[in-house]
Amino acid sequence: MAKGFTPCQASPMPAVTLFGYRHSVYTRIARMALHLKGVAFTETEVNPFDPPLPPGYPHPFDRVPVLTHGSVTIYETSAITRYIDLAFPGPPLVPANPLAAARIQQVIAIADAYAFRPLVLQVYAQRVFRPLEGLVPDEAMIAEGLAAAPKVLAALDRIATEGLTLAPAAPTPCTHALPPALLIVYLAPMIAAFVIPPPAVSISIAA
Ligand SMILES: N[C@@H](CCC(=O)N[C@@H](CS)C(=O)NCC(=O)O)C(=O)O
Repeated sequence: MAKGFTPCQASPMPAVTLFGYRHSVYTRIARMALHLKGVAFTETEVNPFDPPLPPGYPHPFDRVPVLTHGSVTIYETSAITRYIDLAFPGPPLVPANPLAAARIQQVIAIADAYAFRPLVLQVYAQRVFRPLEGLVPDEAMIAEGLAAAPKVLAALDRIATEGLTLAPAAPTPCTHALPPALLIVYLAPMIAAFVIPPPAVSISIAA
């Protein structure tokens, strides 16, 4: 080897670990973002409903998911998905258009603040998950979730009719009309959980 020549070596990518729970909607959101960006990662199962959590578990509120990337630790799914989008190569999950990007942030905030509780915690967890675990569902919580859901779905519907994000306008046979990836990643697991129980499909959404 010539003197002074340093072979070109790719520095190894810091390991990516997703701490999550297999039944968790939020874990699924983070997992989908990692898959969409083609990130190699390992997943460590943590059941937040079965304390105590492992010593040193890096979430001050004992929730899932948590993402670690080398020395970086992130919790809160909206921050995790944003980090995944910006830290790894591959097609962006958020479009450059300022209004579309803002709408995505808006939908994520709606999902976190207004959708997760009625759709997932009250309807899905009570109607589907608790019976699967041999537990009795709380019918009052289910009724509360079903009563709250139409307002949330109507708000998302109004954003969809704008045509910018949830339902891009003017699809043609040659152009796909998929919503921006981060919206699919964030909303699909919540909506998918909500539509499993039969009563959910019969609610009506005010125009
Ligand atoms: N704001 C958190 C919410 C995460 C969350 O609530 N995860 C649920 C599982 S889907 C959890 O860990 N629940 C445990 C508990 O409520 O004690 C985020 O965006 O990551």
